[in-house]
Amino acid sequence: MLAIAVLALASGCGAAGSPVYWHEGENYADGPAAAAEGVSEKAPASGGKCLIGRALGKTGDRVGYDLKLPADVPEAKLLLRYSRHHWKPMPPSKLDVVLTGPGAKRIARPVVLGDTKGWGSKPKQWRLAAVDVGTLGAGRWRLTLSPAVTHYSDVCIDGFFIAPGSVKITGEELSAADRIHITSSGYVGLAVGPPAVRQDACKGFGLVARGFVAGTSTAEVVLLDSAGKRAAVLRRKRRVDIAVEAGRGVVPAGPLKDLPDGAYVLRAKWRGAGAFEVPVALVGQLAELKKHGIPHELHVFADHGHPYAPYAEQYFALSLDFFEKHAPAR
Ligand SMILES: [Ca+2]
Repeated sequence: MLAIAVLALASGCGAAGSPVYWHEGENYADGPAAAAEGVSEKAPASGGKCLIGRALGKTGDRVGYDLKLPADVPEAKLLLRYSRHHWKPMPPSKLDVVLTGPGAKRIARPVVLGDTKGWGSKPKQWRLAAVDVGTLGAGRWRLTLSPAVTHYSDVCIDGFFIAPGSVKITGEELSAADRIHITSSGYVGLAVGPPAVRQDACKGFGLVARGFVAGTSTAEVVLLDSAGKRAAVLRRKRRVDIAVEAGRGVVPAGPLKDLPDGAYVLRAKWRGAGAFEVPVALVGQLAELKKHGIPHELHVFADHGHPYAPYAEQYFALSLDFFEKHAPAR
């Protein structure tokens, strides 16, 4: 049974008692008028979406967010979760960050956002950049981001936290999940790892969770076949206690052991966060064939309608080394 111990409740207050505020980057109040111009779909981003990179590409671009802080945030940090790809040697993106709020208060800070090696299609291509903005009072704020350089400042924004200095959140803990749902109360996610899975050797998959206030949820993990039917139940819907520190529980992969190779979808459903779905390929039987030195026969199988035929073209195209690189025993 998955168990993430409940730790002491964090001090402070905020949304639902949380000291932390989260806002999705794709939910802007001022920016590209058409969603197609302002929003990009990225599976590892919170909500599966982000602010599209080109919305902050050049001088004159601007994106604004309306925030409502339910309580003061002492010694606040703005933590931007961003991705950016340098396709050639190039300087980093520079943005002007401006917060305007109660009492006509105005806070302006620069932020430099470097290369994350991609536009966010993989979890590790997302990082957090921290900007000290000082204590922010409760109330309505407008956060405006605008490029401080003339061009090539494109940067995808998954979302941002406003967190008191006492609360530590890292980009690494968020990137541990292949799929994630972040809110002001915390986050939940699913960690799968390499998409090719040896069902005879896989130790399991990860459920990741953290509450900025301790809480509970429920999680269910199943494997769907190519027709969308349940091929295996890895974890029945059960309660999860969520701690105020990053936690990870392992869902054993034992129920996959006797399934045939093929294309599947691993689906985790957290209460309140919808369903996360990650395509996986079970390759244990094919990997066994490799071990016995006969995978080259698959070309022959394909010609004769052998059950492995559908996999032959796909896997041979990737070379036999694919299995060592992407499907280690785990
Ligand atoms: Ca997002």
